Amino acid sequence: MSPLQEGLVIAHLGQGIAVESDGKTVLCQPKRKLETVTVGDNVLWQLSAPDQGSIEEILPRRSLLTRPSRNDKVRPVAANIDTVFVVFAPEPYCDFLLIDQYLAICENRNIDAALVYNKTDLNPQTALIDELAIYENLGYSIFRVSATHRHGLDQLKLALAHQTGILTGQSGVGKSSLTNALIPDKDLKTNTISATTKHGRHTTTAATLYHLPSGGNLIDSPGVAIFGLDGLSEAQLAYGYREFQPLIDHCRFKNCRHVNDKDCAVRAAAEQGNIPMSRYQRFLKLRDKMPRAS
Ligand SMILES: Nc1nc2c(ncn2[C@@H]2O[C@H](COP(=O)(O)OP(=O)(O)OP(=O)(O)O)[C@@H](O)[C@H]2O)c(=O)[nH]1
Ligand SMILES: [Mg+2]
Ligand SMILES: [Zn+2]
Repeated sequence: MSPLQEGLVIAHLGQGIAVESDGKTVLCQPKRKLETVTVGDNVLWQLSAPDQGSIEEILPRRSLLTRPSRNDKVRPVAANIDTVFVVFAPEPYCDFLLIDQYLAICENRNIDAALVYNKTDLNPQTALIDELAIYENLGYSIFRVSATHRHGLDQLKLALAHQTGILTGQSGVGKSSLTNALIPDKDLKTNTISATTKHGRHTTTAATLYHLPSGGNLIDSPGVAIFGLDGLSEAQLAYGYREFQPLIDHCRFKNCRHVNDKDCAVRAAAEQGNIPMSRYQRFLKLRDKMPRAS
């Protein structure tokens, strides 16, 4: 048997998994019993045939993003992400519920979150400016960029330089435009992956990890726009609102739902203006949308 080597999963191809190892890319098959290998995974692999490998082990992950799939199961979207960059814009109309949802997931999954305000060349609604100030006060970094005018991209590159990031956000906010601006030779790289693994086309649905010319990695995954509430429990959703965290222990009841419960410290803080009311109201909305355990 060939020796085990360490590698990084950079893409899912039709016929296998592209693993980068020692500067080369090898097409690998996961061992049958292995849980689903995903982009960003560090793996141990070995040669099984010339130019072909077999993934023997997934090394421990520091984070994992998943999305809902059939039968109440979840599928991995990407592993070992350091920061989720939540992209939004004045147009399409900004969905703050969705933004809060992404932030809540990151808060629970050991992933940093930052906001990317794209299309700054357009006039924003006042509501957007107000909410931005709220997120900034909560400690979230905000990158103000314009993909089409190439404004603010250097700061974004700098932030990505020492880590693995992923862009997410509703359709039409400019994720693809930003990805193309950050990875100018994206198509070339995609073709290179297919060519070096000598197998099959790289479908547009495949999640792919790109090394940025200025350092760091960006995972481009068409699936990330829909990772939903990612199986968060009601308690995790509350924890996902970071301004609630110091308050939760001060609610009278341990199982406080932070809705109409007596002596709820979270609701009281929102009513007294100590935490943002708009965020609290969105928490209630998201909570309402959650599937109930019956
Ligand atoms: N004015 C302006 N338009 C932009 C900017 N960035 C992207 N757009 C436009 O917004 C539209 C959507 O951009 P995409 O990059 O396709 O958006 P996306 O987030 O990838 O959308 P999905 O793939 O559907 O999730 C396109 O028409 C872009 O030209 C920007 O900075 N300013
Ligand atoms: Mg896109
Ligand atoms: Zn409470």
